[in-house]
Amino acid sequence: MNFQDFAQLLSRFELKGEPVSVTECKNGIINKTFVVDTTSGNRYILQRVNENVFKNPDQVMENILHVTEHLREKIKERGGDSSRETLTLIPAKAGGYSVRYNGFWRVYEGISNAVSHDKIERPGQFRNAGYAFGDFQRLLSDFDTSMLHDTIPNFHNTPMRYDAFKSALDADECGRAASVKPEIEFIEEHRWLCPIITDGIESGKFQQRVTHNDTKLNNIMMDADTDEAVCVIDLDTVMPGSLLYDYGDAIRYGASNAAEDEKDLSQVYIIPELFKEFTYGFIEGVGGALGEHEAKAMTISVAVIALELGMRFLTDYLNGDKYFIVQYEGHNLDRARTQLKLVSDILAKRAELDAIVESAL
Ligand code: GN1
Ligand code: MG
Repeated sequence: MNFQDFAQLLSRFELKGEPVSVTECKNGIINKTFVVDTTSGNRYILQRVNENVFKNPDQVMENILHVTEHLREKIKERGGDSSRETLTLIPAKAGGYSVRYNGFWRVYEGISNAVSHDKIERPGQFRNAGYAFGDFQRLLSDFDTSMLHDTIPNFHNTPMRYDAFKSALDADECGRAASVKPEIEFIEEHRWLCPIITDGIESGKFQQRVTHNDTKLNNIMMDADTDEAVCVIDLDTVMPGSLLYDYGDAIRYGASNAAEDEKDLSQVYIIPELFKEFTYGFIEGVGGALGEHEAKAMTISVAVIALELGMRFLTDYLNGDKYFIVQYEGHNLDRARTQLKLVSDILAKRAELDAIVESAL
């Protein structure tokens, strides 16, 4: 799309001012995201929702409207600035909050003086991130879950992710299975990790809560001057789930300083100091809501979620890269390898990491 197309599309939303620039942000691997600056000085975030992943984008929007409305009230109640601390959707001129224009588009208000980080530069940032994701769950603890659509059913159902991996392997649509034998073996050896969280939810050991489900570090906007976590973003996958999904996913991403597609696996490992920062922040953020069984499963949940994502990347590689956006052939395989490396690293450091959790309680 050229600038004229963007201007056309944006004219269908209630923006203040005219767009002067549209710049793509490349850190998501599902939706397309653009920063829009306008003549009024207001900044907006334009997104095209990936309809191959989110089959019913209207339901995604309904969830976001309900969740942000709830958060806005809570933030106001405690004297916070709800225009900065939660996302604000911009209305479309024709009604609703989305526009169809060669795809499904929505616009958010930009968050002033805030940035997102792909990796930790100062350990304190990760403590703030932990607090923010914990606090997010706390604020939603009295949210009526019956209002939520399952935007991606069984999103963090790890045993079903394993089944999907097996089907992709059996079908071997692109003839790639022969080249990933060590990865397949690794997954088989670690299959025991798959049911840990789902079994805990089913047996009632882990409480069902409203969870974010995509707690990458860059899904938090941080104050550009103070590193304070300002706003949790990317609410597309907010659904009922376990607190361990959010904890595990955040650590597997942020406690390793390597990129998710790092080719040099010797660079991919969990840094205990970062693990500690996030864990302390998160436990404080959830504000005492953590159950005993959940606390005991925190370290292992990181391995479960890393294995799950490793299987998802490998599944997509085997299926011919249809789900995640890839930049080159083998990109999903590189991503899968980093996640599997993290699984072994977490298991190797398990006692040390468990002791950190213990000290944080
Ligand atoms: C996807 O595109 P992004 O960063 O919001 C994915 C997450 C993965 C993540 C890995 C809906 O999230 O589950 O953990 O990539 N989101 C979806 O980078 O599948
Ligand atoms: Mg996302």
